[in-house]
Parts: sequence; C-alpha cells; structure tokens
Amino acid sequence: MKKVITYGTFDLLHWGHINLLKRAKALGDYLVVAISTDEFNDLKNKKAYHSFENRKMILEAIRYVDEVIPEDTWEQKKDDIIREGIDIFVMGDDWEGKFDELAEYCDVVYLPRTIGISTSMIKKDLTKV
Ligand code: C2G
Repeated sequence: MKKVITYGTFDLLHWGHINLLKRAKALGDYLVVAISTDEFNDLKNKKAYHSFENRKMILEAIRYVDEVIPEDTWEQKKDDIIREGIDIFVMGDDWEGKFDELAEYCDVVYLPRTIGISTSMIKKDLTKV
C-alpha cells in the first residue's frame, strides 16, 4: 500500500483544496492529512475561521482522505513520515523547494496550485458583500 501525506490548515475548505487532496490521493492508495492545530496556526500567523476540531471533521468527510492527524510544529514532518510509513510527501507548489530535505525519507512532490481560489480571497470577497 502506497501512503501519501500532505499538510495544511484547510480552512473554509474550497475547490483548490479538493483539487490538491484528489491529486495527492491519486499518487497512492492511502492519504494522511496533517491539519494545522489552532496553536500552530498562531505560529503560522494564520487565523482559521473554523476550529481545529471542525476542520478535522470536515476533512474526515472527504472521500480522498483516509486519516487526519494534527500538525503542531514545523519539525514533525520527518517523524510523521517515519511513523506513518509514508512513501510520498505532497504539497502545493507555493511550497516548492521548502521541504526537499524530506527526500531522504520519501518522495517529495509539489503539485501546481489551483489558480483563482484561496481562503484569503474568500474572506476578502465576503467583506464586500
Ligand atoms: N492549495 C492549492 N490551491 C489553492 C489553495 C491551496 O493547491 N488554490 C494547497 C496548498 O498549496 C497546500 C494545501 O492546499 O498544499 C493547503 O493549503 P493551506 O490550508 O493554505 O495550507 P498552508 O497554510 O499552506 O499550510 O507545514 C505546511 C503548512 O501547514 C501548510
């Protein structure tokens, strides 16, 4: 079984996120998503609209997602990959090159980001309503 992992906040889930999750799952048989906790989002200077618990519940309802784990730190990726027996690490290419050191433990794949949608765009557009 080929296991894939990806990381993110996945707030205000949208079709760009779904595109990423769908393509990540297509690279293997089992997709683990490490979702940023509210505390880690503080470190990322990101304020999610939905709580960690609710973002986790939403992701667990997606057909492409097999398991959701918490992302608490920048440094946990290597341990996650080893513990979960991950074969492929996937991120959108806005992270291109940032996680290349993980190639020591698994394949590292950056997928083209979906143009035309983002959580910040949604938030900005909704302030105009
Ligand atoms: N994404 C995408 N297309 C978009 C928006 C997002 O492909 N239009 C991808 C991002 O590239 C990322 C994933 O969806 O791979 C989740 O995006 P975010 O929730 O914004 O995650 P981010 O804040 O980038 O967190 O340790 C890594 C971080 O936790 C990544």
